[in-house]
Amino acid sequence: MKFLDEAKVYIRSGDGGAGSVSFRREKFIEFGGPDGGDGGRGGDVWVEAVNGLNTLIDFRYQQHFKATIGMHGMGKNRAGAKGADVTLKVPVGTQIFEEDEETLICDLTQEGQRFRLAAGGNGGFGNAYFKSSVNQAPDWANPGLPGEEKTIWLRLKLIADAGLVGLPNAGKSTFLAAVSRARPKIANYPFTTLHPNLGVATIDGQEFILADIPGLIEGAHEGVGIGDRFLGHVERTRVLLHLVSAQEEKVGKAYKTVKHELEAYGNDITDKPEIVALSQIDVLDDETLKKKTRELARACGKTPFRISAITGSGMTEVLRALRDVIVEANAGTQEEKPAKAPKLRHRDMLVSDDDSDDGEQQG
Ligand SMILES: Nc1nc2c(ncn2[C@@H]2O[C@H](COP(=O)(O)OP(=O)(O)OP(=O)(O)O)[C@@H](O)[C@H]2O)c(=O)[nH]1
Ligand SMILES: [Mg+2]
Repeated sequence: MKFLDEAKVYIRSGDGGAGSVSFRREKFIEFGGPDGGDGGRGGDVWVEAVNGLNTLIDFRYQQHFKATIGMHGMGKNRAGAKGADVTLKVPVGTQIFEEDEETLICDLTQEGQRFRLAAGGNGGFGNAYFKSSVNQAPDWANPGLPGEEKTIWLRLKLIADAGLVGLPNAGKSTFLAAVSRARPKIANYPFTTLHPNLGVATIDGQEFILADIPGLIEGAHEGVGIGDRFLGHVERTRVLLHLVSAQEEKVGKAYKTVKHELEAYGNDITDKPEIVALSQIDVLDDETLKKKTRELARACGKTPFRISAITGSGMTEVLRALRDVIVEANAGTQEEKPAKAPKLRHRDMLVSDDDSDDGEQQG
């Protein structure tokens, strides 16, 4: 299945209801005066990050979200009812962009985070509001303000715990298939993987999410091959597993090529802990294996793990190493706050779930 990580959605908040023009009429009451009520506020459009969702697939089936309009005011000083809000429920890690696909509106990184994408229009004042000493019988009222409408983009950056990187044919998809129930396409030609795949790996009863992305080649940051556009998916992982195929002629060079592309991509991706593994070692004899291990160690500055997804050798060790980094990183962030505060373009502020429930009072 293709992993859906982007969706275009049209939203519209509700129009405000109009104020009413009305006068009190009763049999024995002369000059009853104006009693037209105010219109209700239109409903807002909110977005909220919730647990239990992994994709934006729901937005493929529903792309229009409209809040309802505020009701008109009525006589006897009756105000119109507020329009109902509508909330887009998205997975944690979703970013919302303007129609230009570049301007970030909000970045939902935590469960329960909410953001108001479009405010409902205010209701208009009824004629009772305009009563004053100099005009005791105003015969006008305000119309309600229109709601906002716009097209936005939802983009989900996978929040996998570990990300697989490497040249094409390094064995990334084979690794994912060996340690999880994911069934990515595997073949001995470059760029078998065209879209990121996710899987849940289990080690010693603990689980973590692993992301497999298309291979990187020299010049990926300039768009060569599939380019580096899927690196966003591993940007938020805790750790990278860098696979270098033992079938590569020069393993040191293979390692450095990918490392260079990661550096060119930026976004602090090279600050992440990296675990290096020489993969597909079943194809080598002991002599060559030793030589290639040494070569790779020299390039990356540490002893690489040696694994074969086919025979299973070294797999447990590498999974444990990944798990240890993830557990440690998760423990660290529970104490401190997330390193980066979400960038907000709007004057609106993020409200968390325990603030007032629908956020706004009528106006
Ligand atoms: N002998 C052996 N072959 C392997 C091993 N792992 C992967 N292969 C083979 O290497 C080839 C490439 O594997 P993939 O898992 O598709 O490689 P990839 O890194 O996902 O490649 P891209 O998706 O193109 O970037 C396939 O023919 C696999 O069968 C291994 O441990 N041992
Ligand atoms: Mg692959």
